[in-house]
Amino acid sequence: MPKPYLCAVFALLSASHLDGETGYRGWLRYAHLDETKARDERKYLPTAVVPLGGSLLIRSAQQELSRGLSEMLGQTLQVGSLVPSGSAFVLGTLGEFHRKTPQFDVAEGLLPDGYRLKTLEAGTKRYVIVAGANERGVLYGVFALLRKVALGESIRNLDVTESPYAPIRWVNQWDNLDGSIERGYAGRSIFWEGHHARSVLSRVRDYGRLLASLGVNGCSINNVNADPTVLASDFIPEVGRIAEALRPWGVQVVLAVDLGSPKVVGGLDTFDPLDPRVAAWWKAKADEVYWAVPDLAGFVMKADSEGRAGPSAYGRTHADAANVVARALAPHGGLLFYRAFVYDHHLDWRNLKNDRARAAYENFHPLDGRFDSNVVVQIKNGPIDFQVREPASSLFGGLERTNQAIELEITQEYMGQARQLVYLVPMWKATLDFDMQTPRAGTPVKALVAGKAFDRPLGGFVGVANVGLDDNWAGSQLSQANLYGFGRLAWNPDLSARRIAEEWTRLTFGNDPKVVATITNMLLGSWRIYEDYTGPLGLQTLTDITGNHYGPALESSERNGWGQWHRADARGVGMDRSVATGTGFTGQYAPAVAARFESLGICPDNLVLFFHHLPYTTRLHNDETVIQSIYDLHYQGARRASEYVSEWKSLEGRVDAERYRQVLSQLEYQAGAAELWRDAVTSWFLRASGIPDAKGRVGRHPGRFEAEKMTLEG
Ligand code: GCW
Repeated sequence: MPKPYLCAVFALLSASHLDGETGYRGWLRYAHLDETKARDERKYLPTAVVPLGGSLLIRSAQQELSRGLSEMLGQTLQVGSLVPSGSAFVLGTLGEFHRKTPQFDVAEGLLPDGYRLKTLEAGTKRYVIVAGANERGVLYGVFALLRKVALGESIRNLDVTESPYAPIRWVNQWDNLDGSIERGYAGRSIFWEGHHARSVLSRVRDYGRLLASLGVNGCSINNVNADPTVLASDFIPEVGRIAEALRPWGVQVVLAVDLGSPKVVGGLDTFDPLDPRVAAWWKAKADEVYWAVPDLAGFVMKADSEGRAGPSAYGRTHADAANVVARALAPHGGLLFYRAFVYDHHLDWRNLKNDRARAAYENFHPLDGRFDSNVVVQIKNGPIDFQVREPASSLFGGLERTNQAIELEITQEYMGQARQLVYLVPMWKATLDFDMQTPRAGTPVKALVAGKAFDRPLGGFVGVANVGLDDNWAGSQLSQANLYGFGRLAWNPDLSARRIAEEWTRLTFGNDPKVVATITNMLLGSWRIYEDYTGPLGLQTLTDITGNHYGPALESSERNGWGQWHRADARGVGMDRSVATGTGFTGQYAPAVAARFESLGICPDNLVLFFHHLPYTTRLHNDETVIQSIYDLHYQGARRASEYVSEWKSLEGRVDAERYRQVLSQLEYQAGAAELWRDAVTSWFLRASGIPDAKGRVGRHPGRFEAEKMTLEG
């Protein structure tokens, strides 16, 4: 048989056994490894597993290990209870190891949730130790070990010690109790339907497993635009059911609560945080919730924001509001996450000094030090609202004596809504690695949010996930990379975007080098491409900000109180946020950072219109004018988006048919959507500025026909 033919048959066979993949298993596919490799690996692996202790989490860890090794390597594990009798995987907490097997030298010095993987040889026996700082650490250790197997790495000789970068690694779901999801693009809620917890919660259990595999340890299960009835006495048992489904995976439930609850649910005539009756109500309510869910992680609260009830109703501060709830949670070890997304959405747009970007810092910096120790201020990555490019929020540098966490948006609200490929890890890393120079140079955002810079014990990462009932959880196959990426970064923000993309691709689509290289590169370029065709130079996503946040709508942000202005007119474009002549926002940063944004000469091009209002003819660092850059970047972005299609097509036969087809049709759609964006934005700026495109493209659409001018025949 000629060789190419053989290869084709092989490709067909190997792709066909993957047929029918829906994406449901995500990065935990546990696809069987190449048999030669599997056989090789099996030779060195124990055939028994000994869990030390029989708790829920240790059982999950043991079952996961058995499942993973059986599916990937064909290795069946016998569950034993006696350790030194023969070779074995031994799973347990450090405490259990010390008590039961003092002969094993397991590591000290792990942080909570950390783990140690170590192969020990004793004569002909081999022990593979999975030791956790706590039970969750054991589970995480098992997932880490299985990840290695799936990535094609050998686990014959393990010696790995890992601790999480920060204690808080949570996801928020914006799920409404009726089963819809605010800014969710993957179908209906896996938690709720018709104001009840779903009768079947297997999806919740499976979600817990996906989260645990990344080290995510908390999940808020209802929208931050919180329905107060979540705290009604007859509703609380429903929360308990969901907590039960997540518990085997070490994922603690968080509830989003409304500050107005004492009035709406409790029947008081006030929700004034300083009223003793209100404090007593919160205390009794917290006791009641903890009775039903003893391991609840805490509450998250959105107050005085976009129409939510807030402390301003009584002339109280955010600290007053946060503390009254936090004090009710404290006896139970619960945390109160208070969102810093507070701004006036009725700003006077005529006043050039008004600036929504200043709001978080102005609201929270003066309260620094006045929040209780179990309060965490939850801060969006940028000062506006999850736009395609924003500077790091100035508030990260403005809280020295207050716990903080960063809020990242995994659901692609402004970022193509699961219909367009945008891998967000590079964007998140740009913020996490940004040096706030507070309290000193060399202080990246990640250190501030993890509490390292000011030596605070609490802090970390919150991702708005919004997975739904769709088979692939995320609304599209490639969007799953963002959930994976969030979890991996929350565990270790020092991982590179490439490493995470590669891992995800291998785990999700297999280890074929061509598949890995192609998808990784598509992922890595995608943020910049999307930025180029939707809103480059710091313009933000030029989308319909008062509607669905999808598609171009340049005027929707202007002449209203929402404050997402780009202020484009006939002469120029951009927001002047300088101290010298603008809104003064730059002054909220440490002096060295402020100087960089303030001065046009050194302000980076990709944020220049976020910080400066410039005539269209101003030349940027790339030596192009502002207007020509706008044109060029949109054309460049749309062209590169159209190239995804051929890149993906090069993987035909290497990716299972179902996912191949789904992704292809998404990318074909995106190519068209990018062109539409390009033409809408560039034509708008041509009209506004009256300056033609030096390359003669803008405003001409060869090959395009007005549907209205066409006639239907036949
Ligand atoms: O980005 C905006 C969203 C709202 C969201 C809000 C917030 C939950 O458009 O849908 O509300 O942010 O973060 O509170």
